[in-house]
Amino acid sequence: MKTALITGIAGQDGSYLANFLLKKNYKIVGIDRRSSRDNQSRLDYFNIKDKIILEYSDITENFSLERIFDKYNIDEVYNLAAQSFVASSFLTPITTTEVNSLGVLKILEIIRNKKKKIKFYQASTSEMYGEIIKKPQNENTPFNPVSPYGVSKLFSYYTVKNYRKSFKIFACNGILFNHESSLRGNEFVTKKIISSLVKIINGKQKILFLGNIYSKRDWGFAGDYVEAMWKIMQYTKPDDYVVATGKQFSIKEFINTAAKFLKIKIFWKNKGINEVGINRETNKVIIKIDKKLFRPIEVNNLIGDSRKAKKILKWKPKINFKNLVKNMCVEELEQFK
Ligand code: NAP
Ligand code: G4F
Repeated sequence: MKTALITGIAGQDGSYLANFLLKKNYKIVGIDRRSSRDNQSRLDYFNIKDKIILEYSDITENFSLERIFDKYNIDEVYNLAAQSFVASSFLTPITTTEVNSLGVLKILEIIRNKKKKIKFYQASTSEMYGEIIKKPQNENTPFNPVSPYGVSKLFSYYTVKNYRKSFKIFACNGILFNHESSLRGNEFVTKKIISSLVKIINGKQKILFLGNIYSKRDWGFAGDYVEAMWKIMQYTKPDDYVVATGKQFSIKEFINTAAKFLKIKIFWKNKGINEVGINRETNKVIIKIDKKLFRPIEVNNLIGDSRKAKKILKWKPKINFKNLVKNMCVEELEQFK
């Protein structure tokens, strides 16, 4: 039985990955942070809390991390812990960097000092492409990050490559494009759109406020993407892979698709900051643009080319955009009830 250490286990990907690895018969040790709020609801969703070992720690605390590495015979580390919200990274760039950059370096230093060979997976991101230089983006596309989040993740990306080359550590980057599920944090745009539209049709919210609805993302399903993480770690040699669907949609297209599944007929009026989405049946404005929700710099155009993962790892996404949106709508309606 292999032992996996998952940092950020209570997050969207952490809980999906823990559930996936349990089915592969792994022993799971998960790192979670103490919080005054209940933040383990995703582990409850999979009903797996009694099947995993939870350790309270913080990836910025090397002594605490070392105790965990000493306590368990860890084979594979999946480093998913991060300050993962791009918008927040403009407000808290130092914390973002301490966690997303130095946290990774600290774990790699612990692994470097261990006699046992421990594999390491780093949750890298398409946000590193930033103001894109080429389309679609693959493993050879130059990076050009434009947020403290993107910059902090690029530090880790190169640190992983450096530790792989310098110290022969089995360390890999998964460059994952946006992936979603009903367990996505409420502040991310997909979850925010669907939960707001469900509240609007149930009379519990009047207006959905959004920022830039013309940026484009390559959205996949979190359940498919954790399988890619595992496959990256099982391949004979460590490497870096883009994980994406190869299709892109704007935020506005996401809204229109979700509205269709929720049987809301929307028509759009005006342009720019004055653009509004109107419910055709009630003639009420239900979507408005709020300047405060724009970022200082936007990442406009992400679309991934994951042919390397397909060819080498035999990985491809199973859930397409329409089914992703549909499944999120169905689950949101159930959760609302
Ligand atoms: P998420 O839901 O925000 O989960 C991140 C987890 O990390 C949370 O449980 C969080 O705990 C924890 N964490 C934050 N700071 C920590 C610290 N200092 N020590 C220990 N734990 C800490 O994010 P996700 O969507 O699952 O993403 C997982 C990873 O993939 C992240 O590294 C993200 O940057 C990266 N990524 C995500 C996507 C995507 O589209 N989802 C795409 C590319 C890369 P709290 O709940 O206490 O904050
Ligand atoms: O859902 P988002 O906040 O995700 P974003 O910024 O693409 O980041 C996510 O994906 C990255 C991979 O590319 C991950 F590394 C990262 O951890 C995270 O999981 O925003 C998506 C788009 C942006 O262009 C944003 O400006 O939606 C736009 N948007 C427009 N209105 C909004 C809103 N985003 C949010 N969160 N809230 C809005 O009201």
